[in-house]
Amino acid sequence: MSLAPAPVPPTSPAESDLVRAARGLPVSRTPVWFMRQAGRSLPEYRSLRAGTVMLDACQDPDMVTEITLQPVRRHGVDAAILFSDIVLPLVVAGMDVEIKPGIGPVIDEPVRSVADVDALPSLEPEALGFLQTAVRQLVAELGATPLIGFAGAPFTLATYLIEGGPSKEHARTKAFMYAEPEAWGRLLDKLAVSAAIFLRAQVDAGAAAVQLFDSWAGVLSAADYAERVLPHSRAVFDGLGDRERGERDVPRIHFGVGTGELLPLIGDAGADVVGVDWRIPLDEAARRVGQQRSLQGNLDPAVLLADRATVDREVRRIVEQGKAARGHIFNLGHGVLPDTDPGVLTHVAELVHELTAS
Ligand code: 1CP
Repeated sequence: MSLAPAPVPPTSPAESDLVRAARGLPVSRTPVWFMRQAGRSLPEYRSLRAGTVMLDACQDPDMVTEITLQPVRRHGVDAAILFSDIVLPLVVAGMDVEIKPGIGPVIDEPVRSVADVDALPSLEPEALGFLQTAVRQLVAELGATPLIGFAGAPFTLATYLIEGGPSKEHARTKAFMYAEPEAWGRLLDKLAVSAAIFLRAQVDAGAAAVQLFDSWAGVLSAADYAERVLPHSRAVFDGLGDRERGERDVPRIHFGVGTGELLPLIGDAGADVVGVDWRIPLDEAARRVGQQRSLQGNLDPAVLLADRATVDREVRRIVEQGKAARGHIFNLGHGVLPDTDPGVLTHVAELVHELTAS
């Protein structure tokens, strides 16, 4: 909760409201950004991307820079999120992954055996020059606005590798987890190493915060999550460096969908900020997570398709409930839906700022 005004306006990403809220420090107003704010509903994104395959766009520093900046210019949000994808480290390591328009990541030869796990290529930090170029360009352009770097968490990446593409039940993934516990551990270890390399590259080049997306962890029971997944997500955060020694000491956001029952564990994995979806109100989330961590969320992205009065009512409710948290970063409960009117996003950012200005 903010008790005293912050020095305003922020003069550097490290002093920004986003970083301050993540650390539980007083803010000038509640920071707001939107998951999947880049590359969804913006016409300027569609025209820039036309004719370029998604995974090529992610490896072109100038295109990454421009697409990342578009929503910041348009909506006045308090953070940029790097335009990339959670499967990019796999692609750069040499795996055969494609992003099919309208579907998502697809892998021709899914991981189904111990031998498949052992045959996975490793990510070499030297292969991430394009990413660091993009981050450096962005940091130069963004001034005091922080850039959030991100990676996919080991579990969520494992779902794509094992299922071969997007899935609802993640049944093959769970079957592999139960039937091949040793290979499962080796697979998640490998994915944790590559996620840590991917995050380190972004932070070393100047990202001011990181988010680990464990989008599909909510399909697991708390016991399975704690035993079979959490240690690997913790390894990603630990792999960023020793915070006590000041190594890459940037705020760490950890998010998954449908994780109401997992929230304390999501925090325990090493987060400063726990991302919350719309299924659970922020005051209840604050009770579950405690006052050692901040919260991020949690407007239902579908609300943005409703009338303006509904949008405003829900935004006000979330701002109120967010006061129960140590610190609050306003966001959606999951990514922007593709049909969202960009004007509504701009309006929400303005309203959050107006309601919370000290
Ligand atoms: O703001 C931004 O858009 C930043 C860039 C970004 C991010 C943070 C993209 C671009 N992808 C992601 C993360 C991502 N990718 C997640 C975690 C966040 C979340 O849960 O939404 C996940 C699960 C993916 C996997 C993925 N990539 C999907 C979901 C498929 C499924 O299982 O339902 C999809 C559709 C993609 C493709 C993708 N990623 C990003 C874009 C702009 C696109 C569409 C590409 C295209 O033009 O076809």
